[in-house]
Amino acid sequence: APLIQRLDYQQPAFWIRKVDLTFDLDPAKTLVTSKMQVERNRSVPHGPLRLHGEELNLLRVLIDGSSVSFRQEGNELVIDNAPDADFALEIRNTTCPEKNTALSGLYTSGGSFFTQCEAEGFRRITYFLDRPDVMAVYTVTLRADATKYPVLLANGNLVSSGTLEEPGNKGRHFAVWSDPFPKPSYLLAVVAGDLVAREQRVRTRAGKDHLLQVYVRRGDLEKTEHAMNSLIASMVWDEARFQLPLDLERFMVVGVSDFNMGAMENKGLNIFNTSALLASPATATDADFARIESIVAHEYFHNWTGNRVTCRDWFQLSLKEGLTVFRDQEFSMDMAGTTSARAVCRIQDVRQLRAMQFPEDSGAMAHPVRPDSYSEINNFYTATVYEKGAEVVRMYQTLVGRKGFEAGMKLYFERHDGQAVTCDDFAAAIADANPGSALATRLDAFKRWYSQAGTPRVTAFGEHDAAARTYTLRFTQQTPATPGQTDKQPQVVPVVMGLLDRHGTALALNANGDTEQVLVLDQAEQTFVFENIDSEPVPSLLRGFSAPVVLHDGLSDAALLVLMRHDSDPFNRWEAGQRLALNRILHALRAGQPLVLSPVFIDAMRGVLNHPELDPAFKELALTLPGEAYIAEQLDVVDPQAIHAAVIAAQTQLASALRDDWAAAFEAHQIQGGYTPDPVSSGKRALANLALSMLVLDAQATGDTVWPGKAYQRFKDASNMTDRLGALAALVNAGAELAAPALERFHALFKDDALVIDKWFALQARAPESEGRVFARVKALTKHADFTLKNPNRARSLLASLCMFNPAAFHRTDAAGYVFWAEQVLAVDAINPQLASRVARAMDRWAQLAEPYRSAAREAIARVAAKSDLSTDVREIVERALA
Ligand code: BAL
Ligand code: ZN
Repeated sequence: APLIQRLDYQQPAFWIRKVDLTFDLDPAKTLVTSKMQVERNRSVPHGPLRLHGEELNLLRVLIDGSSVSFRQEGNELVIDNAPDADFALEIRNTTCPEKNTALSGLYTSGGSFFTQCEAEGFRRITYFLDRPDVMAVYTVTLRADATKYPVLLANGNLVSSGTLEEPGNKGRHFAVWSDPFPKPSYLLAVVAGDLVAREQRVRTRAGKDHLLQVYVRRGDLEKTEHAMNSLIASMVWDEARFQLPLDLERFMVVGVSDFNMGAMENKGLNIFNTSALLASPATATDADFARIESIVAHEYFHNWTGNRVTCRDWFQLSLKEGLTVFRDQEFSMDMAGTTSARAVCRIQDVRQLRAMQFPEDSGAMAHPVRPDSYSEINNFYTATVYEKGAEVVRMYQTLVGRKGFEAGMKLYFERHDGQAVTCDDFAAAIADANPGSALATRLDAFKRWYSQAGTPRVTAFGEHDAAARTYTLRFTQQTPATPGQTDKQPQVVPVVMGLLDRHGTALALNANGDTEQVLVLDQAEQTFVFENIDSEPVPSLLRGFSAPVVLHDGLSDAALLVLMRHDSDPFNRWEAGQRLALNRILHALRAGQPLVLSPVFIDAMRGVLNHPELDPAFKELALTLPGEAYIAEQLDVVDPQAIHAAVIAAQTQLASALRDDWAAAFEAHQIQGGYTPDPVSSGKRALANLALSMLVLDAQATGDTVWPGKAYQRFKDASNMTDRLGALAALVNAGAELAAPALERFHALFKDDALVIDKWFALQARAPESEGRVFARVKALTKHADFTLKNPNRARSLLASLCMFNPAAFHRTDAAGYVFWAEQVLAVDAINPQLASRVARAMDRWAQLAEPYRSAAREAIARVAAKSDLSTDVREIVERALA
């Protein structure tokens, strides 16, 4: 497949302004008729009309009602003699939705029809200029069997519907939908099926009435209340925070169980993976409730950041994704409420960034937030484009302030509503709304965040001069080389910071008495001097994780303890505890010695667990050790088995040393009364679950049977999924004997609920490896009657869980994990290339592995690459890995 380059962007030779689509829906053969108003783009050289089309059966092509000569060149339909004047183009083709296992374009799931067009799925429905800068107004007519598909949905407003009367259409009905907003083809959506809806009418601040609908399969309606509430909260928030109202009379959300992504922001008709939509206390965990709230918000927010203003080309993907992730993160924080609950959100986001994006930035797939080239755009819906992109937007806000950022957003919409634009346009709007700001004065340098891949390394060195009463902070920064990018320029790094004395009191940083300020780094080396500092302070740097960098500040354990106990910034309090743990784990790994936790560390952790004021949610995060992927990031050569052993040793010691404290914490955080997923209750449940897992782990070491018994009882009696799954996980993760009967019982209880059975698979595939048992179990589970590669959620629950989230089970000295990976990637690729290429990415970081893993991993990747008929998706991943 050709490599597409960002700098090759050219406007299309034609514009399509209006589209009239008719679908005669049939699972085996759907007829699509597309009538388009086309005009030549006079600002580019005269050329043929080239339409994209994939896996289509073309029936006819008419221009202004007459047949026209055309040719097919690869996946393009080329019309050489298109008129110079505006013309009507009509195309008829068929597709086969029931054979569309790639889940891109029009497909069937559970007997209904759904579409997924982003990024390039529309060309699998009909021939089109399938690129985001071609924006048209769509009318969609759906015709289908009235009994099998009583609900017919498309974007926009319902214009008419009724029964088809013509002979040959017996038992069929139709609906016509019209979307008044011009949109790119990737936002088109069509749904037809036997669905039911939860409905709510709402009136916005502006006094407009809207109909909100959440469509699901019969039987799932009671699981849509949380999604509906999240949707209403999102509407209220976007109007309040950014003055962005809902622009449609009707806003629909639809759930589907076979879906490659979390959800999709089609204009007025969002389509959701049921895993990101359905929740009930009995079947969804607190984490599911939070994820649903954030994804519902994310898709809703896209209505402005993505749909009203969209991307000129796919290299600009972060224009909408980074910005919309930032918006959903801000929304979740505002919903959480208290300072502490906000910090918990921030910590979770940073943990996610470090676990997924940092490894991406230092592996074979490292790419800038705005990539320079791709062969398959679906491979660039990445943690870098999304999560690092969101961090870049957050830095704009840090540099211009919250009000300044809101002014920048306002200008962005004033300038670009209805347009397809670039990341440069966004940067210009934020800077122009804030002249003279720390952003505007270094905008070109700031934009290196879009062009340079790799996570910058920032070092800070502080020196106190007692005689001069000054404290000097010297910073250096350097971004490591990444594939195709060896020379890096300094980045603009906002460092939110404060200074504490050794008792933890915040020091004044300037004559105004401020105790916090933003230092802006923009050079390879920079120095800042603070006056009137009487004694050696403890610097608290990068508060709230103010930039996506790795910071080395060389702080001693004593200094970290001061921060952990006293910093006014809750993020840095958490971070200090994580670093204390990390230091110990890394020390043991580097020395090749068994890990032994010191009494000082244990006491510090006990202090957190028993702290009278800290929130349970914060305690749970502070007492959870750094993840194995994040630990691996700190090492030049990665031995996954050694990392796992160190983490297990740390956990076991923490479990044992704090045994009585865990028991007290478990009892103290039980909740009476009904279930609500609010931050306070979910924090208590999280801490109780952590305590229980520690107690069962410890019991496993001592031979005690009381706690495993209690865990089993709790598993049986739990009134919500968070407690039930927590107790089950405690048994499974500790390798307790009661794990097997509990798993069996869980399966029997939930055998008819696919989303819960996904959890059942994932829990087993993510369990801590011990003597190869987890790997063996996963292999056996691939033969389970409930397992299938055709459903992405199910396939991920086993394959991604093992290959991407369980390093010690996956990276085996006998290479069996890699053999398994290669087999599964090839098997999935034949069904669903997007899914296969996600699983393929488990090998991104193979080059950092220690031997014998490294050579064996390379061999497995080469074996996949040798397959001649790989999808473009998987080919790009394995070839980048081997480059
Ligand atoms: N645009 C793809 C799904 C999402 O990011 O919302
Ligand atoms: Zn998005």
